[in-house]
Amino acid sequence: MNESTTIRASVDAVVVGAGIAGLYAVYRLREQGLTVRGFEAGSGPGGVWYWNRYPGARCDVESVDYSYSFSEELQQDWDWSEKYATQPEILAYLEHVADRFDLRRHITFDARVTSATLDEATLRWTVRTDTGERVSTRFVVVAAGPLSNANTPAFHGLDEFAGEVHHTAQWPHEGIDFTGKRVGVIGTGSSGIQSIPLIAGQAEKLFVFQRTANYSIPAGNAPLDDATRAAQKASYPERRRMSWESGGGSPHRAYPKKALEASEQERAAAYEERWQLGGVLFSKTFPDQLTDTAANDTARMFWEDKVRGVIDDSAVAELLIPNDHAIGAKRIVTDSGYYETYNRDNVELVDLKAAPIVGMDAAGIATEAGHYDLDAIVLATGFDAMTGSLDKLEVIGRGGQTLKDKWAAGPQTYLGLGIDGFPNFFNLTGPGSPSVLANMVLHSELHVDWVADAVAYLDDRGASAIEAEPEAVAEWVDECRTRAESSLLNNANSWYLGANIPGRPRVFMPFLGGFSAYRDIITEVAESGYKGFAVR
Ligand code: N01
Repeated sequence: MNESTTIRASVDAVVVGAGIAGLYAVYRLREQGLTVRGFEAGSGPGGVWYWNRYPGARCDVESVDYSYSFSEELQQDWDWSEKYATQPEILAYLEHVADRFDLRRHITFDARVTSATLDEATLRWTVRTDTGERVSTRFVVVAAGPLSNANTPAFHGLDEFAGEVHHTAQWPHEGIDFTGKRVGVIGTGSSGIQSIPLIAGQAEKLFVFQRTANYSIPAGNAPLDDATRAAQKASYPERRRMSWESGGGSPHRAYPKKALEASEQERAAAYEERWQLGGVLFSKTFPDQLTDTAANDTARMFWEDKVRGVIDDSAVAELLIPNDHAIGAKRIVTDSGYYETYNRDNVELVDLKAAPIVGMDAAGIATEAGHYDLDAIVLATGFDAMTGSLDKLEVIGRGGQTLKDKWAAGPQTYLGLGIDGFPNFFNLTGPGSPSVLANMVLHSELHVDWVADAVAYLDDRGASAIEAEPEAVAEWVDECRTRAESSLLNNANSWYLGANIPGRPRVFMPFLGGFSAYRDIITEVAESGYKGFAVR
């Protein structure tokens, strides 16, 4: 369809994306009486959980916490089967939410939003899709996700490879059978580390191409029985309260002393307890672990002992132990049997630090040290995170300025929620907010509720638009930078800083002050009559 043949619709709000944040945005704004139109590039709801179908994909936040809190009936009715839910179970949950709250009728699937253009005279936006639709809207709510734009590095000759190539974030819906195949996995982030044990269990031979070693902690996953589920459901009010008041959006409290104030024995016991509980919160055992290198070293040494203990070959263990960043400074990985996988006869670790990839050819992958014949290549190479999906969407604000140009030196927001020159445009759970450092379900609810309340505030006053003041943006950018500078996270070459994508400016993008502190700040701004925003 070309543009002249499209039907031009008019709505109050367009929501881009039907993942966790997008679904709740459609629900909340509709309940507030707005006409809402959602667009989603996938054929169904789920966002990141729709696309990332690789073997072993599961969440690293406990299921009971990684779920919506807005509906008491929903959280009481839904039964999670495991401590950490698998991708199919989370997708089923999100499909259930879409059906239960009758959201699908507001969402057009298989339609990717390509642009949003502001009309400065009316302060309305025109949103266009790759299916030729053109919609006029007062508000644009982008829920495209901080980890949604898959990164495929420009490997020389990748197109020439005669076998199959799959990216973990674009996995075929029918799954892949690696039985009898020689497989190469490139990448040892969360996606690689989760999928490698399962691929190893199937493939004839697995080569893991590792450029940088990562820290991973056993998940301690387990099925949930009826009694545990009932106890969790009964404790929801307290669990949620603790989560809202926490640094990361889950009911975790750090040890009540700093790591270096605890005795060696006390420290070891605290690490052991967290280790047994399993998962990513190991990096928050002590409150100073991510700000003080000496404190971090105590956690790192505990981790190294544990990991060396399960890898048979000490030379392989040495390669798997990071030597370039503090533990937790990159997103710590949660695994099931990852390090033990290297004890299998059919698994070989390829050290790309020693001999980088030269390129691919029809038969496989060549490194500076040799050639690996393969039937399949799995790219577990991550995402152009935080800003990648927004960059693909042409957002044109005041004076014809694109958001991409405005953010050329790094994203600049006020509270993560406002951008000067882009009135009534909200980017959810992105740069300038705790984003990926928090439980994304509660974070999505926090952002959507804030946006919906701001819309109600405008309507109560007969105002047409809300727009961040440039001074407020500059102050928030400063605030975010200062907070990042006091953290060890700022020193690692992670996707939090865009360091994984050549050419990206090195800026720590999430707000590092903690989830509850952030919630207090944005709530206070709203209660003060949207200080730092122009309401007109
Ligand atoms: O991506 P990553 P991911 N040549 O960027 C390597 C969330 N998540 O998809 O470190 C060779 O972490 C790269 O190497 P290096 C979670 O927040 C959550 O795994 O750049 N290698 C790295 O090893 C996570 O942090 C869950 O040297 C190349 C890997 O590819 C985030 O998503 C599950 C390369 C990419 O790791 C991203 O995780 C999955 C090249 N040219 C994801 N380019 C859970 O809930 C990249 N690499 C548990």
